[in-house]
Amino acid sequence: MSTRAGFVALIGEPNAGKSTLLNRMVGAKVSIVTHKVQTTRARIRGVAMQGDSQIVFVDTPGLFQPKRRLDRAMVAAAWGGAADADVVVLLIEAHRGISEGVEKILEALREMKGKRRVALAINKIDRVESPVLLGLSKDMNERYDFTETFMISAEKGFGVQALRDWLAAEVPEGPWLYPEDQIADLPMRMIAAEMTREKLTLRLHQELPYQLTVETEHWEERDDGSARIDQMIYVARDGHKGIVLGKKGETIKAISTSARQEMEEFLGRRVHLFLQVKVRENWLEEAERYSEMGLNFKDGN
Ligand SMILES: Nc1nc2c(ncn2[C@@H]2O[C@H](COP(=O)(O)OP(=O)(O)OP(=O)(O)O)[C@@H](O)[C@H]2O)c(=O)[nH]1
Ligand SMILES: [Mg+2]
Repeated sequence: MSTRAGFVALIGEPNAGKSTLLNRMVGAKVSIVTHKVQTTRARIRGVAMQGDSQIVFVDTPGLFQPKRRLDRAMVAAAWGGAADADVVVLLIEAHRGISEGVEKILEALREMKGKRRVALAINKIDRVESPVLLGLSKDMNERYDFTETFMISAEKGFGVQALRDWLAAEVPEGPWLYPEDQIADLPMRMIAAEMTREKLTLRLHQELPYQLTVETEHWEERDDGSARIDQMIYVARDGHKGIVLGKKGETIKAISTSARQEMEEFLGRRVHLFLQVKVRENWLEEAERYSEMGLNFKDGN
């Protein structure tokens, strides 16, 4: 019996649905999802088994015109993911069509060195009528030589199995890269920090989610089987601390409750979560914050 295994990078503009697709492929929530752009900050690997194939999906930050250090580090991480992959899947949003951002990505793909198979996945097909899809598929394939085109809804699951079957056959022959029962290779303390960041992003408005980061500082396994998790939320300004805490601490309390519930569900046991907020004006320029996020600080130079 011959096995197959390989890396499949999911790339696309922010909000295209890359993390939603990764989670669906893996069958568990390993990458956080929000309605806001720039949710994913680093590469997140999720492992899916399909017959004798092991498909290691690499979720990446969205591709956009970077302005700040964090932007640049995120975009570099995304292209790095594509460069290392056996197959690249470009996700675009059906209802948005070929945006300026998509044009830019196609340009970069054309310039990428080394021949690489790139599949197109037109996502969110639940939002448009089929004639629109056919036109979009044609226009995209005129612009780039995609190996294959798929029409999917990562959220509803439409068309996802066809993509999965195709990828299972595309990854190279070889031994599996992870144990069969492993679904992610992110350390648990990072997954837990991401869960809290998701709740913060969902609850807070405007630029604030972008300007904060969450780190798990301490993790203690208790004799009764529960875990005590201490996390630090770094914000850049004094005023932001007040917003995160909320009136009488209501906001942070609600965030803590929903993050804890998600951690408990994921771990299958009780969690005691303790959140703290610290003002650190310069955290966006601190190398340590980047390594904690799984990013390369120097990529932001
Ligand atoms: N209607 C619809 N919404 C979708 C679909 N797939 C994803 N979404 C929604 O699109 C939004 C963005 O999804 P994400 O998976 O976070 O997108 P992303 O590409 O990972 O975004 P970044 O991490 O910011 O680059 C969320 O609100 C999802 O629920 C889909 O097939 N149909
Ligand atoms: Mg994402």
